[in-house]
Amino acid sequence: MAAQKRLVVAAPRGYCAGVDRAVVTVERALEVYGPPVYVRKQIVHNKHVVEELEVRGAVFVEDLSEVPEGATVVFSAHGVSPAVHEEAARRNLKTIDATCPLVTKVHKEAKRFAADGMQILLIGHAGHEEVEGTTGEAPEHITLVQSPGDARAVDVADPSRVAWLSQTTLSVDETWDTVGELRSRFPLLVDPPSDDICYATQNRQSAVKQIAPTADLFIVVGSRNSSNSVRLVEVALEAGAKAAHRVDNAGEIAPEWLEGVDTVGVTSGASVPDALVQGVLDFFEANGFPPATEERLTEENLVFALPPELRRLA
Ligand code: 0CM
Ligand code: SF4
Repeated sequence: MAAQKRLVVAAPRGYCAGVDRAVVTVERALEVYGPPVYVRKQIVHNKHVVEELEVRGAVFVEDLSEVPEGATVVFSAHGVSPAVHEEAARRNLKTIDATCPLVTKVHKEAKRFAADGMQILLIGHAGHEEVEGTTGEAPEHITLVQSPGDARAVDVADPSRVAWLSQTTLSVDETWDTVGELRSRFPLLVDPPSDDICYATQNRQSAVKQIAPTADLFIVVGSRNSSNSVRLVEVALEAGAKAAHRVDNAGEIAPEWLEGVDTVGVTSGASVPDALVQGVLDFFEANGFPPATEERLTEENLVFALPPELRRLA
């Protein structure tokens, strides 16, 4: 007899407080100023969110030089370095800063450690916008550490004057491995005042770990450049899922992934609208799976106020 099929959707999943705030910020800016509203980089790392805002009149640019003098520009949830703020001021741009407050918190920690003369080992991924923004706060004090292997090799000027910080969207377990390596080399290593990996990243990973041990297949909805979404695929595999794949939407699920699969887990990254997850659940139901059951780790009630530039206008 064939085993019973199961479709399990993780909670919390999808939008976090910082993403919701950033997306609403662009929507409000479009209402208040009318299109075009310029946005430096993707407001959040999700292809569908960006495409929908483009239809409504948002113009995404890679560099401030693409924004006309005097226009309004929104800074993305991942944060910007002080040099970007300075360039915007020089070019008379009106800025709305949608940096997530939990990223701003890491910027402040970096500034404080730098002011105390510490060398900061920033755990994160090269080229990620959040890492570029945080590093820009104190470039001469910050050294990037991308992995436990990097931690075993990194050179510091004075082992008694080192602190660590991290990107908000990393794997919790890998980050602790990296910190463990650092601490074994530098016993006086100073911790951040509070967790840098944010509540949303932690909750989504923990929720996946509850489901993954029994999953034959895990589907993570999220875009390729979304760090927290990509980490969920790794977490699912490490926690025992037999296979795990990231997709932008249900259309990217390959039929052969379903062969011999009885239990499917589904989740989504912090930048993913829930309609895309619903599309994935509908796909599995159309392919012989029962309606999904939700496994909830915890409730999330955090809401951030909109950026002050918009609140003033309101
Ligand atoms: O940092 P990451 O690549 O995961 O960004 P995202 O836009 O997918 O998710 C939310 C955030 C932040 C900061
Ligand atoms: Fe903020 Fe975390 Fe969401 Fe990033 S993933 S926007 S740090 S709440």
